[in-house]
Amino acid sequence: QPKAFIFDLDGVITDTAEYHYQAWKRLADEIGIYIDRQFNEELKGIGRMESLEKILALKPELEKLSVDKKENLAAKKNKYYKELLKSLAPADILPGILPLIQEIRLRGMKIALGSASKNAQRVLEQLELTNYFDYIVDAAKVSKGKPHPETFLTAADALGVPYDFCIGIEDAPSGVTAVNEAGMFSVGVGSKEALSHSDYRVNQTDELNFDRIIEAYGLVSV
Ligand code: G16
Ligand code: MG
Repeated sequence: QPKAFIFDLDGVITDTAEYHYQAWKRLADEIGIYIDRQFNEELKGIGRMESLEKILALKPELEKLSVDKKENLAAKKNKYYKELLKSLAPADILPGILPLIQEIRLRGMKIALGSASKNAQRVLEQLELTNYFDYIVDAAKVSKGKPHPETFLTAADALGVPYDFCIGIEDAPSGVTAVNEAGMFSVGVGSKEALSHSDYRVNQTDELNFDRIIEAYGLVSV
């Protein structure tokens, strides 16, 4: 039996990707760069500065902006993002997530968050989910973002659970890689094409079922 679940935030617990997109879009417009929702897929699961670099790379003359200017742009995006977050509420928790979290608690297992976002605590607060989490790993607690496993290793260490007794749930390819590299059982939420490297996969969060995940875990861990 596993002892802990580590959840990604954006794309698993709630769809903040849309807010990230709107905030980046507003910033990109201001500096004369065009981005669309398809491009936004590439920004999922990766950190704020890395996302900015990817956007600036679309306009080569902006790539060599000073570190200061880049930090200003990132701060501006975050300001836009936080404005959008104000309307985030429990109704924005993705389908199937609350029942899964409640079932995990009921079975006496631990729950942690493993997010690349510096706004993770705030998002959980607004979703009224903070109390379900034994530990929260956000971007402030790690130095190496996904696909590096540090986010998940840090969560497991804080929970005091061996890595192979942890299950990581992720929607981003880089996130699934991070879970695998951590030596944990990976659950992917998304397409077969994007997440073929996950140990177990569903298309959408409403298909996440506690017993099925435990069954799949049991099949690989024996
Ligand atoms: C999330 C999003 C990313 C975002 C990153 C940093 O990661 O998926 O698109 O760039 O957080 O967010 P912030 O600017 O709030 O620090 P995750 O790991 O929760 O999927
Ligand atoms: Mg994600």
